[in-house]
Amino acid sequence: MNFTTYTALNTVSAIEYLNKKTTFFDAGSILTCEEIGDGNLNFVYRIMDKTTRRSVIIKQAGAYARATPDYKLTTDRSRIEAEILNYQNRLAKGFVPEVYLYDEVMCCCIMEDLRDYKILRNELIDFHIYHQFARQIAQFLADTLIRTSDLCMDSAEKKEHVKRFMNPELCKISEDLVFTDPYTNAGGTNDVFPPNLQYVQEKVYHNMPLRLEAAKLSLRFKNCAESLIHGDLHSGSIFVKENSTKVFDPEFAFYGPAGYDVGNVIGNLLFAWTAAKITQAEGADRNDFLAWMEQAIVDIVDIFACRCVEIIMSEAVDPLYRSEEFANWYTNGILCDSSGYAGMEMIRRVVGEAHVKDITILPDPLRIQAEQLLIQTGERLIMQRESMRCGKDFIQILPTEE
Ligand code: SR1
Ligand code: MG
Repeated sequence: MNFTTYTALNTVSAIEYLNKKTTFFDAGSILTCEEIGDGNLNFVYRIMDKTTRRSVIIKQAGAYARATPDYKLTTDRSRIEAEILNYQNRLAKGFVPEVYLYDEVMCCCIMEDLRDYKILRNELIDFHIYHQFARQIAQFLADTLIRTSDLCMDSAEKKEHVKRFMNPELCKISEDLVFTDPYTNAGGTNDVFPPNLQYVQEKVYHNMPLRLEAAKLSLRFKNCAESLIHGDLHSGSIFVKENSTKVFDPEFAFYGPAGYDVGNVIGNLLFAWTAAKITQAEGADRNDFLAWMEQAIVDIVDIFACRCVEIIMSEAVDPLYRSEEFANWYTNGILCDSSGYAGMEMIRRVVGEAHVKDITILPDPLRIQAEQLLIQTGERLIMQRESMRCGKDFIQILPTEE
């Protein structure tokens, strides 16, 4: 095969493709290939040299979502992903996998295999603690979000970026799945756990004050071209090991509100927090985990805020922005958005069609309880977002009862 037109790869052709396009492996190496993708959209091949155990990843975008074949999707998301990983590697060195090659025709990237890392979601499900995580993710968030905003970019270049990273199809998925559908069931795609149907109807579908705030946050998601955001920064898009954190899978990236990424991180930590909270009686490991998780949320918010102010004070292009009052005001706005978007993420993963396994693996009575707790917490984060000033504020609104 020449791979001069788009061809969906498989575990055999992926090896042939890699050898045709790169010299990553020496000629004659004995290679194995497995498909390891577990996300909703793409196919991910790991190719490994049987002798040296060096390995590499090929990630290929298909024209349809992997998990939901009725979603037709642009394969341009592969370009967006490759460009953003390269860009983020400059803005926040070492926090994303390295891209070796992007192939426009095959709609795929050949990239670094981070197989010594683990997916954060799976680690949190097992109540594992990562002491460096909060500091590292806070740094990644501040470095990528503030440095791609109007505060730190040349005015014309920023507008050029807004155009270049338009991502209408992937944005539309979030606009429906995160914002509209969970409150209206407009697309008929919601997937409510049957025992919670009545609860969802009362607390979400018929909750007019909540729907109003959801509408405001939805419009802000569409209208506020503030920073180049990852756009889907859940705990399945983060790799961890003891001293290192890497963020991957930025195919939903576009210019949107900075607080969307911060909120997604916090919301996803709160899935794990909720699962630990309602199973607290089942093991002492839950107590340590809950204490770490609460401190991690406080640290993420506070370290993020502090670094945002630092970057604005030292890197803002316009001297008018280089004041502490302005930097604090600006950062505080991101914290309010973060709270709102954390709440939106929590509610949509319960009500909408894309669930998280932190919650779906729970036995039925615990899942019922966990989902209700997530809706209550999500609602508070949304409704009280304007009063968020620091990390502690995010913890103080968490429910205290089991
Ligand atoms: C059809 S895609 C469903 C979800 O998976 C992605 O990772 C996004 O979170 C999206 O909402
Ligand atoms: Mg993804």
